[in-house]
Amino acid sequence: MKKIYIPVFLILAVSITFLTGRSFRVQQVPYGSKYSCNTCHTEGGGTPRNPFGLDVESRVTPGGNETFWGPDLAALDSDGDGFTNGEELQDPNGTWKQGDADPGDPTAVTHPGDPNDHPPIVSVEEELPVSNKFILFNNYPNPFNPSTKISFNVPVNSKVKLAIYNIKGELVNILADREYAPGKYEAFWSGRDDSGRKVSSGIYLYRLTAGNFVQTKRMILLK
Ligand SMILES: [Ca+2]
Ligand SMILES: [Ca+2]
Repeated sequence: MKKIYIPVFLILAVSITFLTGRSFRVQQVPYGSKYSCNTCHTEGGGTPRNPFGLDVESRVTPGGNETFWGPDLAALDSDGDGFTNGEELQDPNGTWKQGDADPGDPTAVTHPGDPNDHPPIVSVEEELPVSNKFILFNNYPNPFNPSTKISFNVPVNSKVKLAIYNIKGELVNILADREYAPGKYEAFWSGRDDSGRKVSSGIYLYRLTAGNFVQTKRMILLK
């Protein structure tokens, strides 16, 4: 009878180790359940790791109970889409800990291992306007690399355009160009032109146009 018990025990032990190991890792990042195994793998558990998975792997010791999500992993842009892993997982500074509620805006969570999936270029920052005037806020961070946030306030329903120009005044990219309801919005620019190509480092201008309001500010992309 022992010849049966021992193999069954071993199979169970191996299975439990595999399952807890896998679920443990997924639970160790914000919104880990959203993509499950594909958070770190290209096509499910056991398949090659995606760029985010490779960065995670470099922080994992085999069988360890370490915490690997934190400011350094959050600050990386593993998939090179111009948004840090923290921005993609709605925890820009990497302060989330396992057991905490998922941070930020669930609808804005994107795949940190897929360069074709990135946060919306413009999203709502405050549901209500913070002033009865149009405001173009200073971008943050500035200088920046790889991405920066540009916020603007819309006091009344308006057609709003937010565009990026190079220092020669040539149009580089359009982040917003539609009707906006009153509120404060945040746009992200990842240092790419409208074809998705990374632009060279240097000074860029961002201009908000809404009705009679026009304002232009400068920012610096560092490489
Ligand atoms: Ca990214
Ligand atoms: Ca992505």
